[in-house]
Order: sequence, then structure tokens, then C-alpha cells
Amino acid sequence: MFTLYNNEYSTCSQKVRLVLAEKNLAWTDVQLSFAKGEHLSPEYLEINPSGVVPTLVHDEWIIPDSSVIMEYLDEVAPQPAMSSSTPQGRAELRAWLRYFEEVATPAVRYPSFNQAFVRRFAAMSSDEFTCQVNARPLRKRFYERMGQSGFDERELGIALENIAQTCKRMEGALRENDWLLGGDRPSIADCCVAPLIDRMADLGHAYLWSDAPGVAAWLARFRERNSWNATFYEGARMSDRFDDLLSTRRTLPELVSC
Ligand SMILES: N[C@@H](CCC(=O)N[C@@H](CS)C(=O)NCC(=O)O)C(=O)O
Repeated sequence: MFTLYNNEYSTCSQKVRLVLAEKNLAWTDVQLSFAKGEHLSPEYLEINPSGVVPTLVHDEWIIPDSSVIMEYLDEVAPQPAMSSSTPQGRAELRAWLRYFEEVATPAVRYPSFNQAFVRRFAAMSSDEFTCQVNARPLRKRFYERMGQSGFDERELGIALENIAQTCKRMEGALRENDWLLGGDRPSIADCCVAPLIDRMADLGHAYLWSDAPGVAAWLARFRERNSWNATFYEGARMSDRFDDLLSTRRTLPELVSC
């Protein structure tokens, strides 16, 4: 009944896999390889014209965008509830989602590309790279700015600052509560940000929440859930591919003040 077009190490895919696992839903796993450009094939662009994963197909319905998919799943499979039963609670949930989409989600791309993804593009000829850039409907300009050697220190520093801000804001909620919206199980808001925090840990940036014990405890709590193991299987982390990642201890670079 549910088919998820996704990629093992895409954080947007991991958000949805967490929700599917929390709800114990059966689904068909269609993995698309970024290296083979399967997310840019004409067949996939038919169902997701942005050429990004994930996309959910539910019977005859095509649902794009990870946060939209999470909310959709919570509506069509309401148990266990991963939202709130009140309009105010749902507003609080959506405020977290919009904040994560605006701040943490784009920020995590910078260290991800600089430390891991750019390697594949660095090895290409410049013609081949230009071809890859132009094939991307949504991220063309992002790849263009990255180039074949990655983003500069200033852009990376701003991204890390945004992730630090995200952790600080989460700490405000998690100092008192086990989960962002309270309650005794993760909500969609927790599933939205958890893969981003896990990616940052995987890239060696766990220092970003070293002064946020609530965030550290929340991550440890999440990592004990069955949904976590179902989502972050072997191959789902960048360090499964590049073993040099965890050996580098990193610190927040000093930013040039604006
Ligand atoms: N807003 C979209 C963004 C999806 C997105 O950016 N997906 C990334 C993986 S996390 C992707 O497919 N990237 C393909 C590429 O970089 O070519 C969502 O949340 O689903």
C-alpha cells in the first residue's frame, strides 16, 4: 500500500523511515542511487519533478516532500499519534517543522557536501560536473555555488552556527521533556530533526551540543528505539562509506563578523 522512493543515507528519507517504523507500517522500499543519477531519470521526474528523494506513493496518490509525507502518514495511519490532538499543539509542531526546514535542514548540507558528497564531484572533469549541475531541477544553483572543491570556510561556519542555534533552541524544550512536544514518544518534530543531528554526529560535530545535556539525552533515548535501528541500518551513514570521517575532531570555526 505504501511505496517509498528513497535513498539509504539521505536525511530527508530517514525522517520518513523513522515515522514508518514508529507506526509499524509495512512499506515497499525503492532505493534510488544518487551516484547512478536514478533520482534524475525521466521516470522518477514524472513522479517528483524536483528530482529529490523521498517520494511516497500511497495507492494512486503521489506525495512528495519529507515533512509533507510525515504529516500525511500521521493522518492516514493515526495510531500511534505523532502530532497533537489540539490546534495549539499542532501549531507548536508546525512551528518546529518550519524552523527545522528553514535553519537546520539547509545548514546540514554544507558540512555534508564538504566532508563527504563533494568527493564524487571533485573527481569529475569540469564538463561532466557542469552536466551534473544542469541536470538538477531544484539544486542546480546550490551545486554551482559548491563547485568541485566545496563551500568556503565562511559558508561552512555560518551553517555550523545555525546548527548550534538549533541545538540551543531544542535544549529549551528538552531540558524539561523527553521529546520536543512532551509526551512519552517521539512526534513528527523529533523525527524531522533527528537525522540531521545524527548526521552531524557522524561527521564529527557532536561538540555542537556539548553544552546541551537535554539534546544529548534525547539523542541517546532515540537511539534506543526500534525505529532508530530500522532507519539507520548499515550503509545509512556517511561514516559507513568514508572511514576517515570519525577520526577528525572538529571545532566550531570562528566566524568573520558581519
Ligand atoms: N524538501 C525536500 C528536499 C529533499 C532533498 O533535498 N533530498 C535530497 C536528499 S536528503 C536529494 O534528493 N538530493 C538529490 C541531489 O542532491 O541531487 C524534502 O524534504 O523532501
